[in-house]
Amino acid sequence: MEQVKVLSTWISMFGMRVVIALEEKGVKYEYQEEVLSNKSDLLLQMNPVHKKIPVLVHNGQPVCESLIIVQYIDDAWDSTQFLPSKPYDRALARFWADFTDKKFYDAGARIMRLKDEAQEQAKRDLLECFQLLEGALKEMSAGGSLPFFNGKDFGFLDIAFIPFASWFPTYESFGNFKIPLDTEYPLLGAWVKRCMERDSVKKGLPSPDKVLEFAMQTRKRVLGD
Ligand code: GS8
Repeated sequence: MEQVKVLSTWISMFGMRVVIALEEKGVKYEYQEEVLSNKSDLLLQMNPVHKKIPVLVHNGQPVCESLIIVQYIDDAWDSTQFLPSKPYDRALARFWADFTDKKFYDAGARIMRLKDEAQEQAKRDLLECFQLLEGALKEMSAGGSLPFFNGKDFGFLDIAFIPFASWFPTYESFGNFKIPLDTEYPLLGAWVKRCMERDSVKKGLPSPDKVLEFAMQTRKRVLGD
């Protein structure tokens, strides 16, 4: 009997990727919620390098780093394929997934952490990311005629990016601005709604209200405001 265990926290977009990927493949797994201020011995043992969630433990062997975990899940269980088959399309999906980590995540985190002009800059950066991803979606979905970044099937980049949607209202609230998803980025707006209908995404994503409440409590605790 194979053993699959996920170490994560419900609020982490990186952890949500792993849950969505396992749900999409129909893999049975055990979920262990971590408290990052008091990490379990298992987490420290399974990810001694970064000491971060998420970690996938498959038959005792750890796999770390969410995008690597999603690719591992794709390799290890072969029901549906997350990555496209053509090498160039695979490279493109990986490039944009990496972009969500390096640029999108960073801009969102700065909106929550910073104030004044630095925060204004972060908001501009986030909107630029939306613009770029709208263009990527247009290209990868044949001008919007296919439903997902991966074309007709939900795939790697869809899994990598959709968890951020649960944080959009939090970015808006902290930055006191509106992300004009439906008007300025209509393909992304429709894509988010489509993804939200999937059982895997419903299972993997917390409600945006809960994320916002958590983020506000954290700010109060850390910054006292
Ligand atoms: C990022 C994981 C991460 O930041 C990935 O898996 O894709 N590149 C990695 N994990 C955070 C929680 S989510 O913000 C974490 O575990 N932090 C604990 C710590 O830094 O001590």
